[in-house]
Amino acid sequence: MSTSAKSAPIVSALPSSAPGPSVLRFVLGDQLTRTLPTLDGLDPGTDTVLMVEVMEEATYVPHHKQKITLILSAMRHFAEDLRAEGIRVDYVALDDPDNTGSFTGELERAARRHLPDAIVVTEPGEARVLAAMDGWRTRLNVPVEIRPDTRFYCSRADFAAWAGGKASYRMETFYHAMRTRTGLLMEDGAPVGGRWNFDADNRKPWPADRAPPQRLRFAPDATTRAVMALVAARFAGHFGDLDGFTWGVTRADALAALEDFTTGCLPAFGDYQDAMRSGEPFLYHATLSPYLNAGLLTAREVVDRAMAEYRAGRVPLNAIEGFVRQILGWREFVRGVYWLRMPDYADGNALGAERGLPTFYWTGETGMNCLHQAIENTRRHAYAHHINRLMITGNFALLAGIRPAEIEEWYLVVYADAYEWVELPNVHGMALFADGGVMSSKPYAAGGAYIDRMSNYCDGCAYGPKIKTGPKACPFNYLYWAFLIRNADTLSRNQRMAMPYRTLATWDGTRRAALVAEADRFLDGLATGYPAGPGHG
Ligand code: FAD
Ligand code: DLZ
Ligand code: SF4
Repeated sequence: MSTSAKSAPIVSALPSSAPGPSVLRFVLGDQLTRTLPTLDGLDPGTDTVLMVEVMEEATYVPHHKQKITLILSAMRHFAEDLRAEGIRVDYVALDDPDNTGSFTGELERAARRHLPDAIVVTEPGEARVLAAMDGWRTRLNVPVEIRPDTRFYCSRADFAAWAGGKASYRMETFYHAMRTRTGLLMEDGAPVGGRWNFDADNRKPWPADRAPPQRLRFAPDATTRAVMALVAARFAGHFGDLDGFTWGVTRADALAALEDFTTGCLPAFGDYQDAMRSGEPFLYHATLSPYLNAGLLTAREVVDRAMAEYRAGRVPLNAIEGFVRQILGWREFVRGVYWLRMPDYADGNALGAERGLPTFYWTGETGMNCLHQAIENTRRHAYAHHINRLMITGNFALLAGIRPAEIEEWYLVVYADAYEWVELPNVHGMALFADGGVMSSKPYAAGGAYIDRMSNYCDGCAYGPKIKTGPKACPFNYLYWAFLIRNADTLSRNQRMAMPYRTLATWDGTRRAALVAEADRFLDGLATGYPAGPGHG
């Protein structure tokens, strides 16, 4: 035997069963993606995946019962899928008697159980959890690697580079940059169809004789039913119905929902994107955000599937562009703003809004049918589509001057897709203008005429959208003008608000004062706070 053969690299001389370093791979409840960076390089022979159900995550805000059910059931299914691949999963259930109740406590316990050589995680979706993760680096006696979340088109670093030193950012310019970078809906360096944005074609009201599409929903399986029983027992005081739970909880469910949307709804998605209808929460909307945000689907595969339908000639340009804009544009943009501006972003209150949150946000009990419908959708499904969130519950909070922190918590509580990275910019920046224009060039404020045009809500309302003052007047009408009067110092110089301020300038002081007094009387008459009862903590 020659000496050169003996001097082969030492590792290849080791028996193949020699154990490598053992890695504890911690997967959070909104990271249920097989291609998650945490799982990159996983060695089933040495590594363990850790997943933990903890009270802190269910109660840091008291989430809707369906959101907790969705996450816990999806976590349990994801763990089973990994086990079926031969991967060791250490899964701590909520009712484990030793459960400490927090990510940090459970990671410490698991580190003691497994004595890993390293811990690997992917950056989380909330700044409060990232702060905890940073603490793990010093707290645990093991190297902790926090990997960037590659499930987005735009990394945090790339967004920061795009934003440069600007004080404010606009989705539209970001979206153009993302289209150019990805080549999506681009032809010879120009947008397909000669325009970046077909939003003007996406504002059709719902025709009275059009039947809404049948949507694919999912009957709870045994795992979900067990979680529902747990949630009913442990979170009885939380907001929301549990019985109507019909969300998918597995990767297969999420893929089926994607198929249902792209083949059944996407062609008409553009036309009716802004339409609202009593008793019809979903219309042609994707209803995919809970799956995307929990990791059961990735943004790229959703966009790719939608693009395939477009390329096959089954989806018109206004629909595919509108849909791609929501994901490649809005979703990536709000995440970029969140991470760039946190932790200070949440503190702003540019319009000095100080009213408490009306109780009807929790009960849905109000004569204003638009609010009643949006809140009913939310209570029954942990879902309301974008225009309900922005132009009904968001618009009312803006006009009424609800304290940003209170209404932000409401949005984080009530939606199955709510995580702070996506909820906060949408509420604080887009709906409330509480960032003073960091994200939007003007507040999305509207009176009853807009709601009447885009929905049939006013048909079943105690108020009249065309009535401007008096007991039968649509409250959105006088609240709108009172909002403009109250915030004239901040908003009247905004070019995009010039038109309504020109109208206001024609009104004398008595008329303005009467409007403000009517708005204040209405708002002062609303009960505020969580309704008396079992409490929701
Ligand atoms: P579709 O209308 O069919 O849109 C398709 C996809 O585009 C969505 O699944 C979503 O992933 C993405 N998308 C669309 N608009 C936005 C947006 N503005 N920001 C981010 N992604 C977007 N979305 C959340 O995922 N979580 C939230 O907590 C959340 N809170 C919101 C609060 C307010 C006040 C507003 C105005 C919007 C909020 N949104 C939030 C954005 C949007 O309303 C939801 O993403 C959408 O309603 C989800 O339903 P869908 O899947 O049927 O969406
Ligand atoms: C939302 C949620 C809930 C209700 N419960 C858990 C849980 O028990 N375990 C877990 O890993 N994740 C949960 N989540 C999702 C987390 O809140 C989410 O991972 C963080 O907010 C970071 O984005
Ligand atoms: Fe809403 Fe006003 Fe229409 Fe009633 S009349 S549904 S309050 S917009």
